[in-house]
Amino acid sequence: MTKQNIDLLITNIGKCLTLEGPKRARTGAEMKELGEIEKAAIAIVDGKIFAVGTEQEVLEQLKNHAITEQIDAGGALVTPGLVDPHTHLVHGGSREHELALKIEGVPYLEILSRGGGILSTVRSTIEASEQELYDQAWKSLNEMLLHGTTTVEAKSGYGLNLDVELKQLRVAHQLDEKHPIDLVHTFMGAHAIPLEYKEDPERFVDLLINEMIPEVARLGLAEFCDIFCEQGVFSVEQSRRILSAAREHGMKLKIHADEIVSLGGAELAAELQCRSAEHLMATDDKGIQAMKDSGVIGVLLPATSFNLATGKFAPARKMIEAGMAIALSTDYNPGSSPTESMQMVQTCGCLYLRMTPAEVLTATTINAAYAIDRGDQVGSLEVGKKADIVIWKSKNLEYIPYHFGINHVDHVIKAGKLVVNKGQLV
Ligand code: IZC
Ligand code: ZN
Repeated sequence: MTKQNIDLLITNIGKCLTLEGPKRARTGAEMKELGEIEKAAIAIVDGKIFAVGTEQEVLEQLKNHAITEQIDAGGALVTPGLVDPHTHLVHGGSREHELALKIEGVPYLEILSRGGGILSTVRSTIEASEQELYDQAWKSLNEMLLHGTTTVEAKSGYGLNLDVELKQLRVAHQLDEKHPIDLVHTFMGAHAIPLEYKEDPERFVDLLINEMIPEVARLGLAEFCDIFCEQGVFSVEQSRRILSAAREHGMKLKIHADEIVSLGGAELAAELQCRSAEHLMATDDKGIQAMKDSGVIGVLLPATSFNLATGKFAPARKMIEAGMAIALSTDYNPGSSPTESMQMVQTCGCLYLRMTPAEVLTATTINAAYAIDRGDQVGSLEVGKKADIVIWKSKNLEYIPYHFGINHVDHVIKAGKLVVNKGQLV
């Protein structure tokens, strides 16, 4: 019998953190278990991992296989590609004009209530053509890939009317087809109340439930539905109605909960068994227990807290100690988190959430993958999974969050293909 050709063999890996483990999001002490292999090698066939282990084991297994291409990792650290489970990727414009307001002390929700913030990005997104949205998001995806991210969740939510929400979702699907990064699609029409519905927000809720959600579902443009459950945005009751409607239309659920004010969004996430609850800066012990008991994954966004600059961070340690699964994400958006860098998030996770570098790696790979229901395909380096791999310039994990503000990625392999070589897009 002829042996399979090995498309790509990575040798001379100083330390390989495989994140191999149970087939679910990791909790508690499991978040520190990284499946470390010293002096490792990885073999790839058809974009998937064919073998991973010590170099000796892998070379033994590959005896008699022809090898098409080989990369010498030079003794470096290798991890799974990073997974970013919460972004507002597709949008028009940017909001640097709000920086001065923020520094003067105008709160985020006040900027929004004055018709700025999200509503300012809604205006830019309505004005932008599909091509402009595509080009802007393409550049962001390139930044993400250069910084080691290989799978990204992307939300709509800057249209707030059916046509523009569909425009954003279509652009995200086109990007998914053309860009090496894999995208997971989320409908977030419930991101803000449009000014014209300010006096009667229930009418906008009805529009979401009766027209927007059914059409997005009919067109198959979103796997998840998300909502901004926040003071002055959507109440817990409105969030319950909207998310329940989305579930009836076959969407999985996410919720922006307790970002600024705690309304009970964490408890709602537990009640509806959302896949994940996002932000959770203002969540209390009751909310943590409820989410833990329902298996809701907490997606924490410490770069957002850093950038809101109010000094408030999610109680990550309490969550981990309570046994809740935690993932981390950029929240990449033009308002509260204008960064594509998961390495920035890793540093903020260590410094401000008091997570260890090991916990942070788990939260930005395998747990992030489970937060978007891709844990069976990406997030760890195991036989049969997608060959999404980062070769770092560093030899150890700790150096990456420690030496902050620069890019430590040397090479990125996406689905078995070299897409970043020596820090440059291929
Ligand atoms: O554009 O401000 N929090 N939504 C909820 C955001 C931040 C994005 C934005
Ligand atoms: Zn968000």
